[in-house]
Amino acid sequence: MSSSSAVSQTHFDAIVVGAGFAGMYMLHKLRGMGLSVRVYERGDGVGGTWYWNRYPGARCDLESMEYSYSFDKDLQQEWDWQEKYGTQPELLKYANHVADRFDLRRDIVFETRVTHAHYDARAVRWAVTTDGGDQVTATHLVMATGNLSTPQLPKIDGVADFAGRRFHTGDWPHGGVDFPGRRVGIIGTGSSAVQAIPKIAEQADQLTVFQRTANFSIPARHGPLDPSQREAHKARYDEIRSAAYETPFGIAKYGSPTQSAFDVSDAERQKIYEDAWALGGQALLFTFTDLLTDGAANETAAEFVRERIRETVKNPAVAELLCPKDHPIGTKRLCLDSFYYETYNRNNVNLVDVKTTAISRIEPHAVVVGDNVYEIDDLVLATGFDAMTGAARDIDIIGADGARLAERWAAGPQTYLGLMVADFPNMYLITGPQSPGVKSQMILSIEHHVDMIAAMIEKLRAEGLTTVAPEAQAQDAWVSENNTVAHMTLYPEAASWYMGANIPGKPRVFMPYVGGVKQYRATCQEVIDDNWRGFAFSDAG
Ligand code: N01
Repeated sequence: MSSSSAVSQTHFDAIVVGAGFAGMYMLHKLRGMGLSVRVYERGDGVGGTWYWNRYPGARCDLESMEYSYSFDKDLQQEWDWQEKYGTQPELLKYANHVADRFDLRRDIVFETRVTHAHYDARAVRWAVTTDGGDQVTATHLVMATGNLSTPQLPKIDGVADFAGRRFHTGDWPHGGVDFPGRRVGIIGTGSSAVQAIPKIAEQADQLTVFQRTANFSIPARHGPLDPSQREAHKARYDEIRSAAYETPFGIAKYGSPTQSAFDVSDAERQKIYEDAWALGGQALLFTFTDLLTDGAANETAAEFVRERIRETVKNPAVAELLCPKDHPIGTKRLCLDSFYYETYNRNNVNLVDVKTTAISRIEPHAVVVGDNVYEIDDLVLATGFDAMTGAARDIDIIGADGARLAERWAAGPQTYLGLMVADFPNMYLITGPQSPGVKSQMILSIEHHVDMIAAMIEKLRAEGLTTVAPEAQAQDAWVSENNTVAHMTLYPEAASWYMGANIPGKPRVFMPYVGGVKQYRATCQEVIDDNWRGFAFSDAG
C-alpha cells in the first residue's frame, strides 16, 4: 500500500467523505497505518458541523473538556478550552488546530462533493466521482458524512420566493449576519433556534418566533472555564475518558443514575430536580433510572421544567404556549440555553403558535398564518436536517450486485452495528444509524468507530484478505435489536428527527441505538473477541 497522495493520483487505499471530526481522525489513523488516503469535503475548511453551523449563539451542549479528541495525549494536554461549553468559533479553531498539528490538509480536497460511489466487485474497488470532475478509485470507502449535515428547507409554499434575506442555521453565512433595524422571523424551536433566538432578539427591532412544537430547554449555566478546573481535569484525563465509556451516554460527568423517581419522596425528588436545574446542562435527565422508560416518572421531570417556564415567562399565555405537552422530556433532544425563556419577556419578541394553525405560505415579505400576515425583512430557518441518513442518501451509492443504498434504506436504515451495510463491501459508516452516535458524546463514539474500522482494515491486511462486509443475518438481528431496545423506552413517542418524523415522507423508524454506550461497546467487544462475528472477511480478488 502506498503512502503518497500526489494530486494526479487516481487510486487510493481509502477515500473518506467528509472532513469533520470523524473524517479528520479517520484520515490521521489510516495515514498512520501507511495507507494512501484522500478526503473529499464540500466546505472550504475542516470542522463539519462546526464549519457550517455559525448562527449566533451556536455552541456545543456538552462540556468542552469531554467533547474533544482523546486519541492523542499531547493534543489533549496542550489545548486550553476557554469556555465551559465550546462556542462554534472555539470548536472550529480547535478543528483547524488539529488539522495543522497533524498536517491533515494535504490529503483533503475541499469544496468538492462526492456524487457517486459505485462498487466494482471484479476489481474490488470503489469508483468515486465528484462534482469537481474527479474520478478516482479506492479499496475502502469511509462515510464520515455526519448525522446532522443535510439542512432542510421546510415544505411551505413560497419559501423559495422569499424576497428578503433568508438563512438556514445549518448553512450560515461565514461573515456573520447583523440584525439591527430588522424585522426577523424565525421558524423552528429546536436546539439551534433555542440558542439563536436570545442572540437575535438582542439585535433585531422585532423578532417573531413561529413555533410548531414547544421543546424542553434547560439552562446551560454557561461561563468561562476556570483554569484551575481545567488543569484538574487534565491531570485526571485518562481516568475521566475511561469512566465515560462506562456510562449510558459516554459522558463521564453524567454517570448512571441508581434510583427510580419513585424511590424518593415528592420533596426529595423536587430537591434533586432543583439541584440538577441549578447545575444546568443535561444533569436533570440523569437524576433517575426511569425517566426515559416510564411515562409517570418522566412526567415528574417534565412538570418540574414546565413550572420553571411558568415562573420565568411573565405573560401566562405565552408561558403556557412554551410548555411542551406532546412528548416526554428527553425524547426529543433536550435543548440547552442561555436565557431562552427570559427572551419572551422582551417587548420586541413575539411568539406565534403554528401548531394549531400551520404556516399557510411565505410571501416575498411576510409569513402568513391563517388570516395573520407577519411582515418581516429576514427569514431564519431553524428547521433542522435530514438526520442520520440524509448525507449518505445524497450520494448515489451502489454496492455489490447493483444494490442501491437509497433503495435498501427506503423503509429505514439497515446496518450492522451502525458500522457497515450488507452488500456494500469495504464501505464503512462512522457513527451511522443504529449506533449510539447522536445519543452519546459524539467525539467519543467517532473515535470508537474509527478505531474499529482501522482494526478491520488491519485484519484484512494481516490475513491477506481483500473484503469485509456484514452478513445479512447479523444485520437483520442488529436492526431488530435496535428496534427492540428503542421500544423499551419512551423515545418512539416523540415525533423527532430520531424517528425521521421531521421530514415529510421519511419512514418512521427509530434510528439511533439507545441501549447506551457501555452496552454498545461491550457488544462490539464481544463481536471482535468472537473473531468479528457477523462480519464476513474474504478474498474476493
Ligand atoms: O433542528 P430540529 P435543530 N413549520 O429538527 C421546526 C443538534 N444541535 O437544528 O418539532 C414549522 O431539532 C420543527 O418543528 P417540529 C441537536 O442534536 C445541537 O434545532 O418538527 N416548524 C423544530 O422546532 C439537535 O437536536 C446543538 O414540530 C417547522 C425545528 O423546526 C439537532 O442538531 C445545537 C417546520 C427543527 O428543529 C437539530 O437541531 C444545535 C415547518 N414546516 C443543534 N419544519 C448543540 O450542541 C420544521 N419546523 C447545542
